[in-house]
Amino acid sequence: MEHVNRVALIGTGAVGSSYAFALLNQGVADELVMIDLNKEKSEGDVMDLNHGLAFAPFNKKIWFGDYSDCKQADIVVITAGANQKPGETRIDLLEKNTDIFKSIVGSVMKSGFDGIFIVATNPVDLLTYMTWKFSGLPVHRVIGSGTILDTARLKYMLSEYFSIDSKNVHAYIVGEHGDSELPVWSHATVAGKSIYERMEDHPDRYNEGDLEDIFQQVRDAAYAIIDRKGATHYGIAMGLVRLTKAILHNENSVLTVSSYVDGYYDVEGLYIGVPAIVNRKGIAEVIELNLDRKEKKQFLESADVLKRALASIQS
Ligand code: 6V0
Repeated sequence: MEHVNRVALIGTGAVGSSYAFALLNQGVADELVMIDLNKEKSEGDVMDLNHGLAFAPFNKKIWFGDYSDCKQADIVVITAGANQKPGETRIDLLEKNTDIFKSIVGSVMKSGFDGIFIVATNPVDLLTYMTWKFSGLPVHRVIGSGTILDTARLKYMLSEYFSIDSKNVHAYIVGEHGDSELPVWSHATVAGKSIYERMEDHPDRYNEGDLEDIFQQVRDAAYAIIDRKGATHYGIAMGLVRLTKAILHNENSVLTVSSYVDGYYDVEGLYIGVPAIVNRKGIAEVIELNLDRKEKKQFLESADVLKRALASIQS
């Protein structure tokens, strides 16, 4: 009998329900079980999504469930917990969400779950670490959304700037998904050329100083959106579906996700956003980029921010 892919989604708020909608529209998994403390809202979402099934690429089973449904899940996606209020940083959410995660991850593991965790709740790098600790699963089966969205934002903005399809723009944001993240300009390519070479092709149009503005817009994008509409959810939801697909379809795709690194540029025992090969087993390999001097320094500073936050919660 063919394997039935099941995704269990914990947290069906703005991010979770957008993820469910995107998953359904892209026809990625066979079964989706939705779990949330807010039963009414979640049940409403399930009804609404089921009514759209006739328009989806293929029929799926969607239901409101409980933790026992995680036992047969291939992937558990966690988007539950508090989100940023205007003026709050992602790290401000750490204490609240660690308590929530202790109970959620404990309940998932009690079901007998033996699959892959995807974590999106902020501060995502630290909560991915907590999920790994609380679950006892091997590091490669616990993945955080990391800088997947930041990288997508960067690609979008570079594509607009250069008027080149984002599929032909390759650039990474690495580090903390948060204020200390950094762009890896030394490895960025546009239309197969290094970003700097492409700029030299048209010095009248392009200016290196613009790159800093582009990066700042990427880094501060969540604040800009939260100021306008109170939450960000569509972009991350689509990024989470991309990650789910890379796992379920065994794609070996390179995505900037929060991965466990131990010895990567002297960073030890931390989850942080880096490019990694993702397939049916989870994280197959973390790609160690040959960062230039400035990037390496920034990466270590970003890792330090995470280390300090982790130490504060563990003390
Ligand atoms: P939301 O709309 O408030 O939804 C959170 C949901 O979690 C609600 O439905 C709650 O009922 C539910 N919940 C809370 N506690 C529990 C629990 N113990 N068990 C089950 N369900 C629970 O928040 P939103 O969806 O906007 O954000 C969710 C998280 O995603 C936040 O931490 C955001 O900061 C984070 N984001 C992460 C992004 C990323 O790039 N990784 C991007 C955007 C948001």
